[in-house]
Amino acid sequence: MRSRRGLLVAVGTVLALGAASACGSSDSGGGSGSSGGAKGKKVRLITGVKSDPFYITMTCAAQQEAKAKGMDFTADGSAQWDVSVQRPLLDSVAAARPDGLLISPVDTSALTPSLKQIQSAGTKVALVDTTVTDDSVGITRISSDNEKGGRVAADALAKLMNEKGSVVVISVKPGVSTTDARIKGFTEEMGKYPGIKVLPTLYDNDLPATAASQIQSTLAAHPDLGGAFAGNTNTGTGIATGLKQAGKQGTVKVAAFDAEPDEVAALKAGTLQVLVAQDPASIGRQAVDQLAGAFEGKSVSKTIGTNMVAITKDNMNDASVSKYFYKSQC
Ligand code: T6T
Repeated sequence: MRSRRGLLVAVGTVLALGAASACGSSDSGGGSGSSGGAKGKKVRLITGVKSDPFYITMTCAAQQEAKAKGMDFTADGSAQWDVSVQRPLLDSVAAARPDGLLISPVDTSALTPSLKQIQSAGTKVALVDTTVTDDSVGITRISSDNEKGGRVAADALAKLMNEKGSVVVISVKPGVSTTDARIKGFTEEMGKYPGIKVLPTLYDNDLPATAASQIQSTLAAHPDLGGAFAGNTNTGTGIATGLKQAGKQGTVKVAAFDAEPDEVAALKAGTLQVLVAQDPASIGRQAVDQLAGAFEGKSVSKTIGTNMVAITKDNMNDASVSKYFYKSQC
């Protein structure tokens, strides 16, 4: 039987990853506009989904940091999690040849050729949150340790399920660096609990209504369903809605990534039991700082890991925890 100690330490404790995973490297991408400091530099941000509080929180912080540095900064984001929606945004930013681009690519490979082209044209690229597989893309990559977040979710859920029953993972779509890593960490960690059966992963295309119907059909097919892991915000809120409609809130335990307002409300209401909150503001702020450093000819950190915190109903009112709740406006 697995020791509970690791879990107790993890839940309610900030999973400090920043210092551990940051490492310095010299600036190898972009380049044409790197002289003359950060002031006046044209920097653009393209997020995964514009209306997602995770990205709103990231954008607000990046905007504030860029303003403080005198940069010419604007942000946009896809209307939905889809390569065909994000690509035109990228094309139009590329045509304007900014000095810097912060981007959360919605796929690990489909946008790589465009990103490489932008880099070759002299734009310095920072990958924020999601990444692409080709590591020549981006002078810096800033994200949570998503695999670790998945492991923390698994341990918390196993405990809530008394280490028995079936568990389902519902996520966005395959080919997304962050959520793929969460699933990997979750599934591997669940392997340590022989009494728990991990069902095949389901994908909801980032649509809450799909997640709601998927959790209901999983319940119907697996009466021993004791837990669900939601890979992100929309999945978490969709699962909460589905369980509520089925009258199973609190019976099926849920660990969800993120901490947007609807998820926080569902945690308070007892429909979700654990939220693995990220620090999107820090991702946005640090990405702007890295680009500024690159414009100033300083070395940049090739990878930076940001904090996460596991939130439960018990610790959600602590100021050190609630500061991780995401915003839906600046
Ligand atoms: O979980 C975040 C983000 O980290 C992920 O890459 C996509 O989904 C979110 O934006 C939340 O909806």
